[in-house]
Amino acid sequence: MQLSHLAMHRNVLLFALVAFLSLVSAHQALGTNVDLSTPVFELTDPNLHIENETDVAIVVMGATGSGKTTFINLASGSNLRVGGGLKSTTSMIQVAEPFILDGRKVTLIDTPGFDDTTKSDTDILRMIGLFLATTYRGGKKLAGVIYVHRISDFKMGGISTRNFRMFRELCGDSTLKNVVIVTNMWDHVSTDVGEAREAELAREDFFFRPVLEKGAQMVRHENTRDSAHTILRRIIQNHPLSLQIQRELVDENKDISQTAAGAELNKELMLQMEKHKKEMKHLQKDMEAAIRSKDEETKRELEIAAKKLQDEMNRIQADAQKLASKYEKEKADMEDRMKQFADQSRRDAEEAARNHERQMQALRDQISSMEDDDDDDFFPTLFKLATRVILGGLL
Ligand SMILES: Nc1nc2c(ncn2[C@@H]2O[C@H](COP(=O)(O)OP(=O)(O)OP(=O)(O)O)[C@@H](O)[C@H]2O)c(=O)[nH]1
Ligand SMILES: [Mg+2]
Repeated sequence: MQLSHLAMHRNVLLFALVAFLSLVSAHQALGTNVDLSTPVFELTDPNLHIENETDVAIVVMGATGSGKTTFINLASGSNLRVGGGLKSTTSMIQVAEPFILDGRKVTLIDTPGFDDTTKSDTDILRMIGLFLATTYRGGKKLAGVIYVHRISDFKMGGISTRNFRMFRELCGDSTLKNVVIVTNMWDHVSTDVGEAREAELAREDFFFRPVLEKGAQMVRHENTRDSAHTILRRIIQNHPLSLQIQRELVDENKDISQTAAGAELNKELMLQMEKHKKEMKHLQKDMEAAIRSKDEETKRELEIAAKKLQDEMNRIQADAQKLASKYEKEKADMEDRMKQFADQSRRDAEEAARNHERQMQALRDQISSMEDDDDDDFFPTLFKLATRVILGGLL
């Protein structure tokens, strides 16, 4: 086609260019061009990307190393850090990038387990409590909660049962219909063994039976994106509900140590303390025997063991006291951060709007000056203008 012929349609092209550049510019002004591969730590953001009624937020819980982050990455296409060794990997709450599933914007929230190797259980409870209370206070409810359990676990040991007890106290009974227990790592067991364990988990009062009877579901995850999405489809249509700890902390204005989860944790800490006290009594008896028999080496070993035990008891004691006192301070800090966050967001939005208007005005000026130019100059100028704006947007 001749250049001169194309020039006849320049008004149409101008209109298309302005529309396109407006879109590029508006997109940048709104800041929606996020890098999906970047982990996002957004404790300060109470909105959880819930802007419409159809937007959903789902929290993922479970023991350390159970596969919470792997599940979230698979489902959302995020790249949050996954563990490989014995240490806990996720020791903060992480909010994954939202993604679209069946036309709904879904945000998954990753949490650390209660047996974290780098943080105490009280630290974890304060962190989760603060996050859930802050989002709930901001008017955001969760569409569901996922609890991840490894079917490959030889038995449901102390750590798993403790995690699950804490999970139950966080959720409360009335939210259980929005709870999905996800069993994973099926590739680590034969089908027979996996199915037998699954049946036992569903049958025993000590395991998942009480929650399944109250409306929770248990489903298998096959470690694929499709499987993760199939599981999420069970949740995204839910009517969002508040969790027990949200009601306790926000509606009832309870101190965190008075919540059911806080009381459960305190009970656990007291049980540990009782156990350690008994161990200490045994050590003291052995020490007396070693002194009587002048066995210096045994006495030294027992002294070291007693010192370790005493340190552990001091830690538990301090932990129990820290739960209430630190929560109040963190809550005040969080409210402060939230206010700063809201102020900053407002300033950013105003600045973006001003920039947007400036760019659009410059564009309108350039286009009207082009309209006065000769046809011969039109396409080179149009090309230069488009290149400048697109490059300007990318840089
Ligand atoms: N075979 C198999 N491995 C899995 C599956 N899910 C997770 N893993 C592996 O299990 C390990 C722990 O997974 P993570 O996703 O880091 O577990 P997590 O629950 O987030 O762990 P923390 O952040 O430490 O609490 C990693 O090596 C994963 O690759 C699964 O469904 N099948
Ligand atoms: Mg993790």
